[in-house]
Amino acid sequence: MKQSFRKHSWAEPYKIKMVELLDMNEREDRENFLREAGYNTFLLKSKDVYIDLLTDSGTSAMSDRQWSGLMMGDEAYAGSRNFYHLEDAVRKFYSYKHVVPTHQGRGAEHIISQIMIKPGDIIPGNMYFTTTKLHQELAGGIFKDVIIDEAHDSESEFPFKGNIDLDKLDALVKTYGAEKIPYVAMATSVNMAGGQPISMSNLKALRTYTQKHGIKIIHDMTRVAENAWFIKQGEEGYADKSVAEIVYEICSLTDGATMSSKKDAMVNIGGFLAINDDDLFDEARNMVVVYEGLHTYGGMAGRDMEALAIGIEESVSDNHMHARIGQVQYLGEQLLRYGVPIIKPIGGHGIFIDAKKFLAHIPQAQFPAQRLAAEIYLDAGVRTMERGIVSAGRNKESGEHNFPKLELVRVTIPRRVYTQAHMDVIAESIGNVYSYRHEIKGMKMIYEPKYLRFFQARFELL
Ligand code: PLI
Repeated sequence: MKQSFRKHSWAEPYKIKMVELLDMNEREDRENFLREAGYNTFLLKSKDVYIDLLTDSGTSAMSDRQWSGLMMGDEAYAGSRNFYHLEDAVRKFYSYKHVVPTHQGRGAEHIISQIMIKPGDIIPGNMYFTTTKLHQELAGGIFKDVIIDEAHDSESEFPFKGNIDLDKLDALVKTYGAEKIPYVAMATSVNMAGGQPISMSNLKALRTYTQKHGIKIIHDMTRVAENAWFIKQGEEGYADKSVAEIVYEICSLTDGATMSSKKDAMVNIGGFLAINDDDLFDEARNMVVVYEGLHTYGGMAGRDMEALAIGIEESVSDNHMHARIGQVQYLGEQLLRYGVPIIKPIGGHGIFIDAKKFLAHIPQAQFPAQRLAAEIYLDAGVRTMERGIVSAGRNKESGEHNFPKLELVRVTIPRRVYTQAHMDVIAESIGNVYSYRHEIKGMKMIYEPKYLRFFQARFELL
């Protein structure tokens, strides 16, 4: 593919063919909607949201090529031609030998956790992700965070805050023994750290270390192409490599991957487990029929596998990634102009507001990030998400809240969906909330579900 982005700013490499009309409601309405939703932005109705930045998951705009792919769905129960297209795409762009489709990322996490983790095993990872960690725990594993300290420091501007601290990993190997560690869960573009990348040199060092100890690397590749863009921009020796080449190299340094294709690969639903080892593949292929569906469709329709195969190819284009990350950076720079405290460097899939600084007067036990997400919605109908104490859940032994260092509001940008004018409205609105931040008070939780509480918890204003 010809790559011509250097001549231009981050302007979009596409034009708009169809639009979805949005409701623009009043603050009074939003006060009612928010109260009914228990001050949890996950419980708002989409029709009551003006700009929806809850997540970049499943919310991308598909291309005309992807939409036409939907019409090419081969809805055979077994051996759909779309599965073979997907398998080819995974081999060609991601290097992995085998692929097992699942309904979305957590379906793949479930299978890999069940086949690789034994009770009492240790799973080191570069920061937890909610569903990933839960599946590790449900399989009897114990997650241990081995990300570098800079990742927990909202002030640090280190460019590869997704890196793994090999000393922390080595300490786990010494304490528990390598035989207790089936794999390292290595995420590219670490979500909970603010969409922060891992460097290729760190990944190579991890590869050398884990090979020496007979430990596998399972890659959470949900946002691998975004990570590749940061390597291209910031790591020596990669400026002239394409995103596609870097993505391929990252994947080939790992043994397998779980993928939520609702992010990077720009489909509304779907995911897969990819694995190189023939025996593990055999087990995964057997298990998928129990929980998802036959191994040539897993949890997906033929048409969705077709759109995914096309989306994978589009996601590794330099022009696409230049515009994608360019838009996120643009919003971050606008917010910085308003003085809003955000995680730096600006990450790949969104802006992460530091709620501990924004609402410094609200104690963490009164859910400052949850409160801030609610207030941002009230101001102009922009929906964001808490990534702090509510998302971190409770300590399994003590039952107390986990108190994460990072108390964030994630302002997540869907791919190819919103315009620069939308980015300006978002920045103006959050800037406005910042100007009256001292008047905002905390909240208390009045309903708490057992698993992944952030999705359904309810709150009251103090
Ligand atoms: O939502 P799923 O089940 O397709 O994927 C789970 C998942 C796994 N890993 C990572 C890094 C994710 O970000 C992720 C899902 N993330 C969501 C839903 C998000 O809003 O960030």
